[in-house]
Amino acid sequence: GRLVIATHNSGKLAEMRGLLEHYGVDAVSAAELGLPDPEETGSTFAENSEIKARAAAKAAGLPALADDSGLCVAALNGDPGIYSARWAGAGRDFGVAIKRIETALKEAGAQAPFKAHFVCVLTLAFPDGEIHSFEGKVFGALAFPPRGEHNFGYDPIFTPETFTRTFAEMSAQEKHGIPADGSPGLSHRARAFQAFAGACLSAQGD
Ligand code: ITT
Repeated sequence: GRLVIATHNSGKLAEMRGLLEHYGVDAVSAAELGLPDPEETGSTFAENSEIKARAAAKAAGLPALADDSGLCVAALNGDPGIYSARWAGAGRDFGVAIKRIETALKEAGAQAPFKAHFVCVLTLAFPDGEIHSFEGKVFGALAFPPRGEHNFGYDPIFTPETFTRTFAEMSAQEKHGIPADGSPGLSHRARAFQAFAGACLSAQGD
């Protein structure tokens, strides 16, 4: 059957499509179906992910997969966190959002290394109201000035642990980094998809 990818963010959509293809799932996006973009009124990644997945499943009458994600900076008490998209302003300009993080770190008197992690909570919702959630995280540090042109959002300032390159200096393939032996992928999104795939496979075996 068909699955709706419940996002209106084109960078995220490209990654979710790529990851679903990796698992052999064909999907259509919320934007392609003209579904509304619900207001994210939750106070956690899980709540906002659930809001988006439920809204899309109900509107489309199909199973829907939502991703709520963000960058949590230790010296900023976890900000921007669930406000990661909103820090980019109405124009969704991540140059602006990145400057805002740099300024906040200066104001807080924070010293490098600026520890940070990305979080991704995937929620699979069915039209009958059943839901399942999966989380992935990747830990690392922020690098200023921003470097790289690949991928999206905060990728030009995030270096995952054990790497000196930022996510924006990696191909999409390397950022997801799901090894053929099934060991953990690199990005928060790849890791959440592995949890999702693991649960689906074990459910089929039941
Ligand atoms: P949807 O709700 O329609 O999916 P959104 O952009 O509003 O799109 P979120 O509320 O989940 O999505 O915001 C997450 C923000 O965090 C997103 O806009 C990115 O800027 C940032 N982000 C999430 N994953 C990222 C990644 O892999 N690399 C860089 N930035 C990321």
